Amino acid sequence: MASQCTVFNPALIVVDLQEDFCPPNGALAVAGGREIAPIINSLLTLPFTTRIATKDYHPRAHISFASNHPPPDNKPFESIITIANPYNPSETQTSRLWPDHCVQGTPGAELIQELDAKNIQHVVEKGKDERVEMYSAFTDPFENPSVSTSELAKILREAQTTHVFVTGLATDYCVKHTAIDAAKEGFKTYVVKDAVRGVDPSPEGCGAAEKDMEAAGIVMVRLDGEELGM
Ligand code: VGL
Ligand code: ZN
Repeated sequence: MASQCTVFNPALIVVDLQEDFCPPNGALAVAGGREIAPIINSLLTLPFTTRIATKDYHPRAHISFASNHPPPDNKPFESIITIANPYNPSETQTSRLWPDHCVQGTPGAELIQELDAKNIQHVVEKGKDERVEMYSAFTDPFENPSVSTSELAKILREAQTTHVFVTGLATDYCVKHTAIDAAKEGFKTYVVKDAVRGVDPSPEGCGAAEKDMEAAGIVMVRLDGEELGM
């Protein structure tokens, strides 16, 4: 008789829950960023097969820092620059400039102390190649392994991950791109709505990001029961 065997290896990813993304002092503080720590801590006590934190971890010369560009197109949060694939300069992407943030070795790059780091098994650093932006914790926008790829996909595959649950910061940037790449990697992917916060909470920011994620097959879930009518 054929045996039936359902594999369920869920992974929890906590994206960029770092000092520089949190009020009151973060260089690129996301409103309410620190508030999601308790709900993430409660998720970290659940029997996920794998629990991973990512860290935005930039060199000082990183291309996304407004301070590394000449005026007038160097306004943090506003200016959009064109970034070329270092290995194929005709391939380009437009990208937003930011205040200096999550510089390697600085306090702003630390995971916030409210996060129960003892329950995290892997910390994956990203954005370490100064030549490219890297919102996704899997790869940079050029998806060229020789440019910038993290070990995240390998960790998930070695754990035989089937489902990925994404939390953290910021909904409209690193959460969105990490979740979309998780879905592209073939994992059934969820974003926990009450465990994320965005840079731009408006319909054009987080609203559009949610639509992009849903279009990629990602399911938005929440723990507080609001949408379950509880
Ligand atoms: C992020 C902007 C710049 C993020 C990282 O973690 O969402 N946003 N770098
Ligand atoms: Zn960054």
